[in-house]
Amino acid sequence: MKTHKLVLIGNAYSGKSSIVMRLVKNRFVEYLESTIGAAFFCYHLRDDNLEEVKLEIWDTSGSEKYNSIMPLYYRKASVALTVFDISNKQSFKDVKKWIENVRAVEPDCIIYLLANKCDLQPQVSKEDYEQLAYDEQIECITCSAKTGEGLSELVQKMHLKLTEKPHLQIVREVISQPEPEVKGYCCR
Ligand SMILES: Nc1nc2c(ncn2[C@@H]2O[C@H](COP(=O)(O)OP(=O)(O)OP(=O)(O)O)[C@@H](O)[C@H]2O)c(=O)[nH]1
Ligand SMILES: [Mg+2]
Repeated sequence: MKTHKLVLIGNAYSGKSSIVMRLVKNRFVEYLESTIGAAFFCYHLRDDNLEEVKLEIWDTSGSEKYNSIMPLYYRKASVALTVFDISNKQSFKDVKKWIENVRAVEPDCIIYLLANKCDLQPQVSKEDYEQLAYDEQIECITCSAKTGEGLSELVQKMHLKLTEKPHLQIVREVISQPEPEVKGYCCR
């Protein structure tokens, strides 16, 4: 099974950990603690029509105090989910910087722009974030970690893209072997 690395980036409070929690545990927590450094999770992309893919997810902190260590998490990432909060203009203004930072380390990384918290009153217009996605040549998905909206679309799109692009860096390929033990939470 092919294993790809996925990293979540974006300002603090944009909802990165909540998105991971929704994907991995199908849960939402109103008052989630801010991430310290980064947290690790495993997630399997399963679909009857596509090859199964394992994702090693690095949920990073948006806090500036960890800026210097962030490139370590970007290295060898196949996918970067750039998250902003549609109810917070600053989180949208900073999206370009996050994209630049990840591209500086992994130019071929597949980037998705996630317009999160779509259950709240928007402060950023859809035209504005769709224009940014167009300018950056990336896909954009409107979502909510709270309601789960948009996240199955994200999973389907990512799965298709990762199976379509065999040249992407694969972190590890395991063929009929027990997987090495990994530290941190794993969904299985
Ligand atoms: N209404 C609403 N609230 C959300 C949503 N996603 C996250 N939140 C809330 O926003 C707050 C911040 O979410 P986190 O997931 O901790 O944000 P983060 O990006 O991981 O933040 P850092 O770890 O500090 O970088 C939490 O109180 C969440 O409950 C959403 O889709 N809708
Ligand atoms: Mg977090």
